[in-house]
Amino acid sequence: MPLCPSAPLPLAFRLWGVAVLALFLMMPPFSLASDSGQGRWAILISGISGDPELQEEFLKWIRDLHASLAGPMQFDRGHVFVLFDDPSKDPGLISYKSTRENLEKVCREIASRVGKDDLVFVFIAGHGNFDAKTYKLNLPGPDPTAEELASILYSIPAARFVVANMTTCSGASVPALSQKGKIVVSATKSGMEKNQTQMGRFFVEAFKNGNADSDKNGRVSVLEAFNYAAHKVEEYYSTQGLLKTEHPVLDDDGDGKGQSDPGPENGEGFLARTTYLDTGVPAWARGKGTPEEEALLAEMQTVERQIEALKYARSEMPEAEYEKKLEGLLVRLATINAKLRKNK
Ligand SMILES: [Ca+2]
Ligand SMILES: [Ca+2]
Repeated sequence: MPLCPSAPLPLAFRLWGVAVLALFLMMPPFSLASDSGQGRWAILISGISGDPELQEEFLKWIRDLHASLAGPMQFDRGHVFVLFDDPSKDPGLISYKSTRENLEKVCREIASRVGKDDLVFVFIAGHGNFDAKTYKLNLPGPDPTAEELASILYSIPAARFVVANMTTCSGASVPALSQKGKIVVSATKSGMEKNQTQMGRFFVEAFKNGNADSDKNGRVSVLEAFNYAAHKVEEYYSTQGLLKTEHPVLDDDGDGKGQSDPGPENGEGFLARTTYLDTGVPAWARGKGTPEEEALLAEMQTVERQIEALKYARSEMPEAEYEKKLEGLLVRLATINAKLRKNK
């Protein structure tokens, strides 16, 4: 019997339609949210290395990350601050010796120039320690505790923070660094993991390796970078035949607890999934978009966040309601994308 045109389509057909729409939406150049008009800042800090080889290693991470930020990710060079234990190692790159005082100075400078909707990315390499109660970051001179570090960094009045603490014992800094609206990544799950960590190297690598872009939308979200790096850490210990002494976690729901497998099941990763360090705005549109294009890009970002919120609320509603809402949002997204393409 032929299908009556007004009859609801079978579920499989509707889901297939949603999948096609989703594929369409992933096509560049407007694959995902734009951060048009919002400033981005970075603080790359490495504390006391304590060993020439490690110092070289940390410097390499920071050099590579700086190259990705100032290169493909198009950070304003004047927005990227590098603090290192020995500035003579690369005076052209390193802004300051990595003392607590200089970190405070950098944060004051950013605070005086930052916009409230800006994003601040903080990458911490080096060593941390934990005495069963307090995490401290080992800097030349006084070592800030995790609480002090949070108060220094969050003195910058920016809405969005991504803090990647890659030091030993860094898991112990998560409770203090965790806040609503902030994404915290640590190399270890607790303060008890005190061995040299590998996570920083792979986290840096994620931003210059297409393999980290798991949904193939042409951009690496913070969650994709975390998942890529965590997977590489796993692989590293297994290929080396070593006992895994670091278990990276991510916290972005502000509850002070990181998860090793962020997802809708544990409520973690919602922010990280839609947060990017790059702009995602095509060169032609960067600061030059018409008011209509700017409005469409902003609307696109809103709808994408609604989709993520819906995914996270899935368990709280009947499946049919979830599918109906998802379909509605995907159709809205496709319509926006079509308008943007038409304007290009
Ligand atoms: Ca991606
Ligand atoms: Ca959490």
